[in-house]
Amino acid sequence: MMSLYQRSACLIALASALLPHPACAQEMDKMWGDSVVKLRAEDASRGQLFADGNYAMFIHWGLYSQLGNKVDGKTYYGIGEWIMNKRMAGIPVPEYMDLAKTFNPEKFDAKAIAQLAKDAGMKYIIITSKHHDGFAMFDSKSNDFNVVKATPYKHDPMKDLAKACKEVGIGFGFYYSHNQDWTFPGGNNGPATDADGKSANFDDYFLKKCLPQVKEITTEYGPIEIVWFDTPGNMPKKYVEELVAVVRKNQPNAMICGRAGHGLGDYQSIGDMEVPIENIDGLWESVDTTNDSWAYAWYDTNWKTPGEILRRLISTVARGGTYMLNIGPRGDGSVPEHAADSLRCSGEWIKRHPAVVYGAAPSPWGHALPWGDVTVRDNKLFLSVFDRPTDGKLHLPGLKTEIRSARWLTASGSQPVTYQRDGTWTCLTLPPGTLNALVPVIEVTLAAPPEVDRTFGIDPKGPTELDVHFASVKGATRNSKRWMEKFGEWKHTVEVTDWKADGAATWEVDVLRPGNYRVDLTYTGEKRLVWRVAVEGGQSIQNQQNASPIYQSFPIGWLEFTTPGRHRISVGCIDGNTTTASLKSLRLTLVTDLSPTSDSASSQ
Ligand code: JFZ
Repeated sequence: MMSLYQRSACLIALASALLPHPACAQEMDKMWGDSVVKLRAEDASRGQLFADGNYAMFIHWGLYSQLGNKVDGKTYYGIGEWIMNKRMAGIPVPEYMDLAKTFNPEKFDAKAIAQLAKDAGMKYIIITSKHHDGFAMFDSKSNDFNVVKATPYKHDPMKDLAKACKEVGIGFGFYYSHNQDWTFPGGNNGPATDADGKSANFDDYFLKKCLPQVKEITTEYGPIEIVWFDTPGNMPKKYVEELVAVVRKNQPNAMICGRAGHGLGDYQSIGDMEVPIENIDGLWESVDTTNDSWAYAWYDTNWKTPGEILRRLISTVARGGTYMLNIGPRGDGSVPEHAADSLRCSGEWIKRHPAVVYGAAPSPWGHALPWGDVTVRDNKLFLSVFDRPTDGKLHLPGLKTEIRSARWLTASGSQPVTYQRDGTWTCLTLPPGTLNALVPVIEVTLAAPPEVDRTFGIDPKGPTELDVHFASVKGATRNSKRWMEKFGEWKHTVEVTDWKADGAATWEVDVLRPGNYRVDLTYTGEKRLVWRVAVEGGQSIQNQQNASPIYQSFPIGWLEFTTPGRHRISVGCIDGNTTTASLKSLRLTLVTDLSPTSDSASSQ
């Protein structure tokens, strides 16, 4: 069943007549036919589904799925596939291995899962063939702790899934935990001795299990897209080289994930659950999940809505990457319905807007814009509007290239969008119908490939968030910070901390509307902190506010930009516990518009 929220999101999309008219869908296929056709799994060249497809399904499924984060009646919160780890339930190896005796995923429907990925607009599936727990979800001849030998199911679901993917025309590949193996003697974080009490080393694990199993997954399941190795830890390079050689020999067309280690992969897999804030060059991927855990967790209903999925997908593509979104089927093989509903609903949108995602180039701005994000194809910009300005006026800073036309892409074709140039800014007026669209897309056709001034524009409508990642910093320290919320749920940020008396984080900005802006700062720290925010050569404000150990935004006050155009704005922590103050971002929201042309002095 769909949640009310999801159902209403879908219904809104339907009600606004955005469902493709068959003839129009054909029109779109004609327009973008080339890339769509080339992206058929069977015709794709090495890495093409990754580089151009931009969207994939990840699946974490194994013995742990049976527990769903509950052991002996107790619930453990965190990533489900780590349940046997000491920091979760701490299940002893023999007890964990016994779970295989009751693993009988009779509701696993490979065809339905492949179809779900296809309907979601995903171009391939990567599934856990063996996670850190060491249980092989495939028919392994080299080790009996597997789904065929050790369970009442007695069947290889990976064979079914490989076949189903082929049938629906999407790619297929495997996750394989090559370094950690928690149940095989000698595997990293695994038992130190074998069944006879003899001590085991990494070679034992590598030669008896890892290497033969990687040979199996690369020979028994047809052509695969990717081998997704993970958590290389301190694994010596020679082992990784050997695995890479096996994959190259058996699957010359497969990509190898950068998490193989020692820089031996084909692409970079960035930190989990992260959409990077600035464009990244080269081939890379961001992995994310439909709720908060990778593997099924019974309590975890924090599902991403269709809108959230689209936002994260489009922003990842706009940063230059590929987005792989995970589902965690239950122990019986069934897929949680809310995850499937969200995927299908966002997939319907992607089907109407393939050019926004497939084969799309990153945003020339290099970062998100206050209301949404931009992907590019040749001379066309696709503006995906996540937060529609209430008056329908969309402001685009710094676009230098001449505009030929702009239109809102609807299912029945398009509607013209009017636009005006105002110095370095372009203002587009969105048609009223865009209010109801899940994510409206404005296609802007340019006279040439886009050229953009990347200076942060201060949006006259929505709030503009200036992250310290983009600031120039002196008299303070900038760090990357990473922490876990629930176990295994990583959060990341860039911070500026350890403020000296003259310390400052400074951004250059482009102001369209002179006026008073409300300033909010997002930070953590201890006790009370005094912040100063100043416009270079202009007004300076300061205020004391509280601090907490969780990033939180605090209002500082109103600050005036007296003229439009370029300004430099700085923040410093000038008193209180300044060494503990960790600043994440500054937010500016226009409160009184003092432009000579503005008809009302107050805008919000
Ligand atoms: C790993 C696994 O341990 C986890 O169970 C899951 O499979 C996930 C997709 O990958 O966890 C990691 C690995 C790398 C990072 C974070 C979690 N990282 O680099 O930020």
